[in-house]
Amino acid sequence: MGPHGCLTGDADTEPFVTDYRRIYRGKSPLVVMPTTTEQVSRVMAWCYDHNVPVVPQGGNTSLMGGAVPDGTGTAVVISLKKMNRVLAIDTVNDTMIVEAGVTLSGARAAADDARRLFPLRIGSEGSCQIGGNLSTNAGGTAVLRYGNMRDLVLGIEAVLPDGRIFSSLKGLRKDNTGYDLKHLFIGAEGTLGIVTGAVLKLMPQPRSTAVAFVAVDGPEAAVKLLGEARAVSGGAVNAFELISAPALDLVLEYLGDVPSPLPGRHDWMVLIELTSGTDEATLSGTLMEILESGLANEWVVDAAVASSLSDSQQFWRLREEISDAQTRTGGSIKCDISVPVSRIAQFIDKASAEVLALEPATRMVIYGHMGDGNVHFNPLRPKDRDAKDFLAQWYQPVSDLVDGLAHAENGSISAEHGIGVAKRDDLGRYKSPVELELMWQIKRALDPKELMNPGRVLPQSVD
Ligand code: 2HG
Ligand code: ZN
Repeated sequence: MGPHGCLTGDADTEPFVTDYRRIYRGKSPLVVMPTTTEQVSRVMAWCYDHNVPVVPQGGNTSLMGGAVPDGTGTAVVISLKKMNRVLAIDTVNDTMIVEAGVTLSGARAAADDARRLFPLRIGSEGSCQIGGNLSTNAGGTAVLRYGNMRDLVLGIEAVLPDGRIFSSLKGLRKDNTGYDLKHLFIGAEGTLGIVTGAVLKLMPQPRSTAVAFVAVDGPEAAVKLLGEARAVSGGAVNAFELISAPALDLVLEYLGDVPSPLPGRHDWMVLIELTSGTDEATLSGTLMEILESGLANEWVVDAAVASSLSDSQQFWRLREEISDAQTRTGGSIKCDISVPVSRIAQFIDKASAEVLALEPATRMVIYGHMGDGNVHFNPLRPKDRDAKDFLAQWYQPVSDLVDGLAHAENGSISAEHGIGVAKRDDLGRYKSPVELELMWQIKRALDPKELMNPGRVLPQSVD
């Protein structure tokens, strides 16, 4: 690895063995920071021969403890942070080849420089890396328009547990030649190998953007407004984010100096973003048409339309900071569920009522990507309650309740945050025996010694 390619000792390894929220703390004798795929391959081959477990790490922004080692102190962490080059941009093929350690904002900026769009958008874009985005099949705020990371990639390069290199970096939009193996590594959270590079899809840059912060009559009204927005705009809806009053209260309190976009307090709000290839005036007209129809149907209570870039950045800031505001406050029960969009309102009503029946003073921080059916349903400790106390009493029962309701609505217990260690055992209850069996068969086929990110994703026992 060269003189600066390895870290040892508790002080130097600390940032790589602790997640950014400081909830998952592990140990590692060694962090390696390779600069080439060849180096990753040699490290992996050595670890394989010596039965040393390996934990791959990108930007270490996982909420699920998926990117830090456990407390045994046996696993080597392989950080991809030094593999951070954009290798090629092809504006005829509309593709970009990047190394795994390029940050999401780096990839977006490189696309922008080439007058293209790389559309994945998540709050941690300055730190999270493409390899991690692929390994967790990251989602975010533009999924309803452009899909998850899985939809934005044409090929990947990954190093297998024994050091062999799998490469599919051809950049083809059509290639029906048997199993599409790249998908095995996407969403696998480093349990099957390490993603070292990828070919990403580039999209046309929109010419105009229109943003509104809208108070709605409730989740049901929000769903109706979404349907109207889709119908009226001809596919221009880029984001449709739901925000509950306690979520906005928290973020306003935490930011201190940012005003609420709307006068008064509203129980439910949505942040709508439209983008299109038409001019600004036409798109603003479309947004107004949507809002007027929302008002006429009494789905919309009030609305603030961004009249400048700084307005829309401010609206987005209020949305993006909700997660950090919770981390600072502490005592948040994170449920990242999805249900079919048609079931989302009834899910929110039912789950809220059941949580409040358990602990009436809970702050119902509910927000997220309503346009694709994904809600961050994050009950937060009452103001005067200690975070540890609250979590000790309610974390498990409330998670079980919320996940159970989502599952009953044909939903998922982890829509976009992955499984890591946080949801690993729950997975055993919600996947069918056939799914679990297949997951383990794939795991054993690719990682027969079970050295890759051990103890993550796959539940040990099935009940
Ligand atoms: C978001 O949408 C992220 O802000 C984080 O997915 C959600 O912290 C969370 O629960
Ligand atoms: Zn999210």
